[in-house]
Amino acid sequence: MQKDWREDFSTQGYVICKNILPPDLIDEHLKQVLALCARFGVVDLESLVSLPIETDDAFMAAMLDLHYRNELARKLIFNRIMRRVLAELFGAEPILSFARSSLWEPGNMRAHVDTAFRSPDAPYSVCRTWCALENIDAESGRFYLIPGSHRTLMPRLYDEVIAENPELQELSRKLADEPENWWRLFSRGWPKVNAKVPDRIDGNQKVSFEMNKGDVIFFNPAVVHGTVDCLDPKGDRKVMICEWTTREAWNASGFSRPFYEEPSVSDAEDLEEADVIARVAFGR
Ligand SMILES: O=C(O)CCC(=O)C(=O)O
Ligand SMILES: [Fe+2]
Repeated sequence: MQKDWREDFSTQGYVICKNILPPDLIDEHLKQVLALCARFGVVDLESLVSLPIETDDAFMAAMLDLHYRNELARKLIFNRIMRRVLAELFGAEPILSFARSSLWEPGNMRAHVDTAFRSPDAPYSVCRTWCALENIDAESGRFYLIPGSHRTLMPRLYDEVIAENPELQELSRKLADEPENWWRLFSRGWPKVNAKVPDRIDGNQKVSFEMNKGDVIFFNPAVVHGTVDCLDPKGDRKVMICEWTTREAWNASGFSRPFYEEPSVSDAEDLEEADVIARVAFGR
């Protein structure tokens, strides 16, 4: 019998699905992302890192907007297999928090976590998808993560931060009865937890992956992750990053910003796809 991939996700904090995004759709999407970059004068790594801060903000807003509104981008993001994997992971229909693409990697993104408190378990469900938009070679700042760190290191750091900060203790105590405190706890506690990460990891435990165009890493943002050194001076590296959650988690979190919805997959499609999911998620 096949091992349940959700067990892997739960213990390791990630799972990889090979070859789920169609290459022709990726190519069309990349053309649009390139055109958007060009409108902001971003044509390579150098022009990206030297963007003035206000332009950089506007550039990021436009990038998010493209992923929100553009029909082609939405087709790629709301890939049926991707949604189906997430639905199985959450036990609920996934909704998108954000999506963006990046074509160049400035390099050396330090070891970090993007949440300290949520996990794929309701009501704080969250998962990120790191989608390779080209074959990612070893020189170009590959994504890495530390398997299982959401279960080992993170609870320790969280407990330390709570112990060191009485006001967070109070919020944490009230969390079970008043889940809306999650957002306060997150915005005040997460930077403190995150600041401890680089000094507390064992660099030898970093695992990076050979990713080909169309492959997707699903990962819990409470797993320690970052990018390895980018040795390619041009910094070419094409990736799309999405964050997913559930309606329940969204409501519980107290977020006010909008999320991006997509009608749910029909039952007939579900059945048709169950087999495909099993193949991509288990077979390597
Ligand atoms: O660009 C990268 O590979 C880093 C991605 C990352 O940190 C994230 O998706 O949370
Ligand atoms: Fe991250």
